[in-house]
Amino acid sequence: DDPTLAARARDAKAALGERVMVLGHHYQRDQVIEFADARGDSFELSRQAATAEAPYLVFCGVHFMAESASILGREDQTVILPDLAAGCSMADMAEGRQVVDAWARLERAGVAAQTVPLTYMNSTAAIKSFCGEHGGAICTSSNAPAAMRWAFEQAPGGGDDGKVLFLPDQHLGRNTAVLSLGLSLDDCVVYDPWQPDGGLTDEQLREARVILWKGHCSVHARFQPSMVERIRAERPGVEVLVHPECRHEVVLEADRVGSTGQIIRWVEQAPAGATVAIATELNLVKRLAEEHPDKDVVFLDDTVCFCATMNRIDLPHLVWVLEALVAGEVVNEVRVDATTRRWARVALERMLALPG
Ligand code: CIZ
Ligand code: SF4
Repeated sequence: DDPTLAARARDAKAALGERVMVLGHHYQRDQVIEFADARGDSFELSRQAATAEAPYLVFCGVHFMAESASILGREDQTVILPDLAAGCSMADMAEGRQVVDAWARLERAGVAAQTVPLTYMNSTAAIKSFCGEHGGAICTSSNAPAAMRWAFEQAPGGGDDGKVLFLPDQHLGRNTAVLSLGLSLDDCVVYDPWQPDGGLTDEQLREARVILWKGHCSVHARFQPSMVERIRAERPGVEVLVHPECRHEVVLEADRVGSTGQIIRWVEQAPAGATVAIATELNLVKRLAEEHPDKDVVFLDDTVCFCATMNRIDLPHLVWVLEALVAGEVVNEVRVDATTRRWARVALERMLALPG
């Protein structure tokens, strides 16, 4: 580690003053979080971006989050992603073209008219825009139940005949449908964009209530129910907190399931001396353990590691983009084109209008 880098980051930020705002996702490395003006999950940070005054927003997170900042920010604001290779494996599992094909598949089965598309925040701007254009919306891991209820209400006939196409995370979609809306596992089918016809018959599509896109988070999907069993055996009294991007079988074994923000609040509220095991990204769990030395905060399982793409943003990349700005140069800009932005905003605004 180069000790001068932190000093360079401080100097560059001081030189830029109010002209730059650094946004840091909870899953970022400590060396980056240290320079964040705002810390949050993807939803909280996009809200921050929407109200930020600074002309330059340096987004320390992954590509879809920088896109969301570009969608919600002002036209004259510039969003910078310190490493353009910081993608999200889940967002990359649903490409715009594939979703257009899937919709055509639903049309062939005669179910598109009664289907409302709903996409998780963790998706590309193209998918968000598709949802906006087709009467759908966006959700986060904290408002997915309200968003899915809303989507069913929008479907013609209001509810019973309605269907939801949930993108791109099958686990969040399934957990929400079954645990929050009381649907059964049989009401859910998985659409596989790599299979002819999505791997589903017309009859399966007609009978399904929720059509889950076959995507997942390469970090959260690695947690297994056996890991929960083992930690309970090793640490009696442990409270197990998991993110809803985890597999349904894992969520069923947990004590609580919640978004990044909810997990943080639960750790804060746990009594001194409590033991909590967490199934979410490792940078966040480590930071929570350091910030709560009076509690025993452990990672659910050591064989699951960091989000590799989140970790691409490191101090050298942050210093590079900040020093470029000091020199009057913009590097690694992320900008969403006007048409995509317009429909994606429609989808985001529908989400923001949800009850609760
Ligand atoms: O898994 C992620 O990337 C999450 C939970 C992001 C976010 O902040 O919503
Ligand atoms: Fe994507 Fe998962 Fe990484 Fe989040 S933790 S950015 S969903 S790969």
